Amino acid sequence: MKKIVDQIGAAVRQWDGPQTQDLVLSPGEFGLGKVPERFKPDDVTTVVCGFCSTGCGLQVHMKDGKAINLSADADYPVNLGMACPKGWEALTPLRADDRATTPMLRNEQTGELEPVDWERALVLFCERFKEIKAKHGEESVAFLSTGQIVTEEMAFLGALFKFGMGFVHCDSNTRQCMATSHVAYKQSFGFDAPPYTYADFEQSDVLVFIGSNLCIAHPIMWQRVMRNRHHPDIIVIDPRKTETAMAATQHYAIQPKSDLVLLYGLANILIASGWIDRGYIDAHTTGFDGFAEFVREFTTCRVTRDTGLSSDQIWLLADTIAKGKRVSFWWTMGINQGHEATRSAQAIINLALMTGNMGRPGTGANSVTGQCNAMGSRVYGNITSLLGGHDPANEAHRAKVAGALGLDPSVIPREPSWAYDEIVEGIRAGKIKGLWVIATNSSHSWVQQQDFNELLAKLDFLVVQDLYFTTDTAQHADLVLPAAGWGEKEGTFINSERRIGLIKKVSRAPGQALSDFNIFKLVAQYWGCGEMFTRWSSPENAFELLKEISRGQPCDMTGIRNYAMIDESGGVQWPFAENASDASTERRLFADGAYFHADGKAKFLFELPREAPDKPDRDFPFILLTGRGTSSQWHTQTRTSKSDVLRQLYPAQAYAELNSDDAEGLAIRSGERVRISSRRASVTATAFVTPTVAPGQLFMPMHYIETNALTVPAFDPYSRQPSYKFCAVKVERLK
Ligand SMILES: Nc1nc2c(c(=O)[nH]1)N[C@H]1C(S)=C(S)[C@@H](COP(=O)(O)OP(=O)(O)OC[C@H]3O[C@@H](n4cnc5c(=O)[nH]c(N)nc54)[C@H](O)[C@@H]3O)O[C@H]1N2
Ligand SMILES: Nc1nc2c(c(=O)[nH]1)N[C@H]1C(S)=C(S)[C@@H](COP(=O)(O)OP(=O)(O)OC[C@H]3O[C@@H](n4cnc5c(=O)[nH]c(N)nc54)[C@H](O)[C@@H]3O)O[C@H]1N2
Ligand code: SF4
Ligand SMILES: [Mo]
Repeated sequence: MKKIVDQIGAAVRQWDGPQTQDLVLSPGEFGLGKVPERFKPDDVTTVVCGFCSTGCGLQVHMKDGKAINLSADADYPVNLGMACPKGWEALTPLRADDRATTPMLRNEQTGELEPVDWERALVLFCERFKEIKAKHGEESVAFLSTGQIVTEEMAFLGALFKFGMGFVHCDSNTRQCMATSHVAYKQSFGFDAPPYTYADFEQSDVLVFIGSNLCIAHPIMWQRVMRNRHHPDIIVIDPRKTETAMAATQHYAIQPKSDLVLLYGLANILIASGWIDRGYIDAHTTGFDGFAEFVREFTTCRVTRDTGLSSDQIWLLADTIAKGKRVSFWWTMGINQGHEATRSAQAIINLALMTGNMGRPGTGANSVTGQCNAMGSRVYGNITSLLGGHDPANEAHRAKVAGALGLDPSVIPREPSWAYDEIVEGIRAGKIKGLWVIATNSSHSWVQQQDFNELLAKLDFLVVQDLYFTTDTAQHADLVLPAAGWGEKEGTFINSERRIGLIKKVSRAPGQALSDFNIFKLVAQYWGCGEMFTRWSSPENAFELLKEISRGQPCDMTGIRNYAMIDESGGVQWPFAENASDASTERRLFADGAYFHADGKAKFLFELPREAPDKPDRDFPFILLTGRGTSSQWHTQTRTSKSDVLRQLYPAQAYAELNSDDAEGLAIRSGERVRISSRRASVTATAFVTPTVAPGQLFMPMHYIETNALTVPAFDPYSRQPSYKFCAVKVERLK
């Protein structure tokens, strides 16, 4: 492996030398050529960042037509001249030695991945998946994709796989991340629609962060909070005293997974005290009376018992919310990743609705999204809903989408895809025989890792499409397809505030790596369904198709003329329908109180709390929390670990934070190696003793491969999102 990395590394370092393209395809057509002519040799151009969902504008500095440096764009309306370490280092991972520069096929004799040409790779890709389909049917091949490729690529993939190749099951890492928000909004509001604009961070007088470590995970959003001139109360509800909690005015260190009880208890106090907005409730919601009756059993006594908070704390929290004139509620993975996640997210939505904190500046029930294009995958992934948030079972929707794409509606499957965990179980049951993994590193990021990796061996054919041929998942692949990354291709991302931003080709991909868009185009041709996708000739033409599909939907973007308009406006937030004026005006949803259900009203949804699975006991006495470690690390580190600068900013080895009292009891000192075991596996890590983690709890960042060896396959029943942040473990000092 090392030898191949060195060889390819040498090739990558020479990537601006003359190219030898022995592709059977025309390189110009498939984007292998130079950076587009429209950049003058020494231009500066703005590109939206490809890491987190904040969607900062980065200025790329070009010299002699090559990207040489980056800086934060002072005029971009999202980040106003700021960027976090990942953004500043965004070009570095593109130049890594382990970039996949040609397709690679596993040699069955040696077990090594070996370079092959695109022709052979594509023929094999189609032959193997067609063989599986012929033998085992249309449910036997699945894909797992991502929230990190451009919307045009996601939509193309979803359309190609289901309408062209004729398969049924597919999902993406958005299931690990945003499925809960998606389902919660859809059920409560009638459409998956985070309602806010980032100006709300600056306009609130009370900000409530629930299971969100904004300082670390969304540092530039946090900077927007810091610009708030209203001396706001900043409330953090998180079992850990996170960086965000340290900067808050109130921190509530609740027992893990007691959020639902706390939120219902708060609702009970607010209702019983008359601290609600009856006018708003009557005009814009349904189901409130049932909810009011339901929450009566969530007495302060019960809330104190389940959450570990005192009654004074709970009343102070309720009082602060009641007194706020512009209260905004923000949640992220502390809520979305849980066994009762959807109802917890809806309990937050219920608080915003009943206090009338919706639709006005500084308010909202706001899910902070995660990946650069989480919102693109939610609306255009063609996975849980039909493209553009349509319903595959609705005949009018099928006809509309098929019409916009020039297809016959009969090619659109009516049955829903399996969710990620169901696809995994499908492999176990021998139903899924072929898997195509695109821009996600499941072997590291999925729960109960060894089990997942063992299951991969059961597949007849595994294809991994990534920037790097060294990812944990690529280690199991039969075929690796080399993808161009952010900065090496064009398209759009949708950020947390629904802003459509542009990424541009400012650098050319090494070797024969192709944009995912072009890989999908080639797959369509080689599969024999190319003629169905002639309208998808370029990302910008695909964007035109998506615009048409969005017509009349809450996410309508028919008013966006072209990419140039997105570029000139600093991104455009949806909705932006034809004839809408001023693309650069900030937009929040529900200013008119009209929700997307047929009756125009939002729904109060609620359900009795349940015990978390995998609770601690005598043998496994600790609760393991997992999440983001530093603002310099991105997920499974395939990209951020390539930067010498970023690597200086975090520990190289896996570490576990534990409370000082627990450490003393176990005679563990900071810096010592420990063994951490769950009911599924044992791993080693460095102990980091800190008062920021409560007694009885441990915290491990997800960036290290060790963490998901321990996690439990437990899921929210509605969103099927994994409960990554709760499992029982024990910790022992290594002798
Ligand atoms: N630097 C960096 N930034 C990132 C990412 C990254 O990898 N690195 N990833 C991006 C992505 S995809 C995402 S989804 C976001 C995630 O952004 P966040 O959700 O903010 O990050 P996490 O650390 O996963 O989880 C947030 C907090 O949930 C808390 N928590 C755990 N259990 C509970 C609970 O039961 N109740 C409550 N209330 N809180 C709980 C944890 O202690 C943690 O502090 O970050 C994005 N930004
Ligand atoms: N224990 C625990 N586990 C977690 C979480 C947690 O909080 N705790 N969080 C979960 C969450 S919220 C998320 S979002 C997931 C993230 O989990 P993953 O999606 O598995 O993590 P990444 O490292 O972002 O993997 C993305 C892959 O795509 C590749 N890539 C990047 N850009 C492109 C591109 O343009 N094209 C192609 N083809 N490839 C590209 C990268 O090299 C990388 O290998 O992890 C989840 N796992
Ligand atoms: S905050 Fe997010 S979008 Fe902004 S520079 Fe950092 S990683 Fe990129
Ligand atoms: Mo995520």
